[in-house]
Amino acid sequence: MELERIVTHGDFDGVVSAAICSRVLGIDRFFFTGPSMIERSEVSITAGDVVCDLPYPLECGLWFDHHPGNREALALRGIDPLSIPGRLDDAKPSCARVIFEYFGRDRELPPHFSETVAEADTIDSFDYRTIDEWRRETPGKLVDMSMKTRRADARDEMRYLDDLVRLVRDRPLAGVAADGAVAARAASYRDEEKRMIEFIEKSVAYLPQDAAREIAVLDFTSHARPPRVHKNLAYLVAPQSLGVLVLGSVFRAGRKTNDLAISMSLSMNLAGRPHGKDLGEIMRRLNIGDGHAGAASGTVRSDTKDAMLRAKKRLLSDVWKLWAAGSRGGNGA
Ligand SMILES: [Mn+2]
Repeated sequence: MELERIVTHGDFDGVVSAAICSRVLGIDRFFFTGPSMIERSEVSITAGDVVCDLPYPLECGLWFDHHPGNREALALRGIDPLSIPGRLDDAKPSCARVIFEYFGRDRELPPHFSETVAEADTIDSFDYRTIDEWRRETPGKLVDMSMKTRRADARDEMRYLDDLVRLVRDRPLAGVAADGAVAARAASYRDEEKRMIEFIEKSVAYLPQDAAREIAVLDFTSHARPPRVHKNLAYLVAPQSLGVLVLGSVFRAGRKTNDLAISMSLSMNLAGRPHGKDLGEIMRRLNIGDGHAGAASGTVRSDTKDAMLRAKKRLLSDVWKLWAAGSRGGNGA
């Protein structure tokens, strides 16, 4: 079957992945989706599709990916990734890098792709050493911001991503960022972020045990709706903090429950220096979730609001003990 469509993740890495495939394979039909849609088989995919930066579907013509979790999912299904046309390389920081190297072996790619793929590596793996580095508005960052602005209409969104793939395919990122629609959307995201930062300023708090204000705590459990906030923005409000902890209610079918969701991340200021913090280990020790050293999340179930409030108090005190033990270098066992 002839390859005729590219199915890709609707994020920066997915757009760059699609742009490279489009140029090399001469395909300009695109479909944008997310990992859970593929996992639930809600997108119909055939041997005519090239699938990028997403879990492996039931079948497809070519598959490119870099997520270790998707390799595990294949193993559970008894599928050898080497038997699938395309490439899975979970040592690569972006799917765009996997595709760039796959096609770059035996053909010349347009010179602007090198810089574009390097930006995809940085953005997709959140590879920043300092807050300044993270905040610097590079052309790639502006394009990424343009994709994060609040979505008004799903069809408009698809059309925007479609145009964006063509721009990223045909121009260097500086040229893409200079496009009128891209620049306008990046500016509107900048405004949204400003409002998120103001909201975080009003919400941020610290545990009473935490005299040095190491963990910036954002507790949204009293909100009737889940606020739209990117937790890393807390580092702008609390630059001294070493980590951010977000507490929220779990929503099911749009309804607030008494279950607590906790997520934590370490400040990029800790990157490259020994600190002994392992957030995934904290979630596993408390038996509430999982994650990496630098970012982890968990859930605590409660039947009533009173039970939830008690669980919250206990959770915060347990997290603090494990956090403080980590910084003393011991594993606390
Ligand atoms: Mn990716």
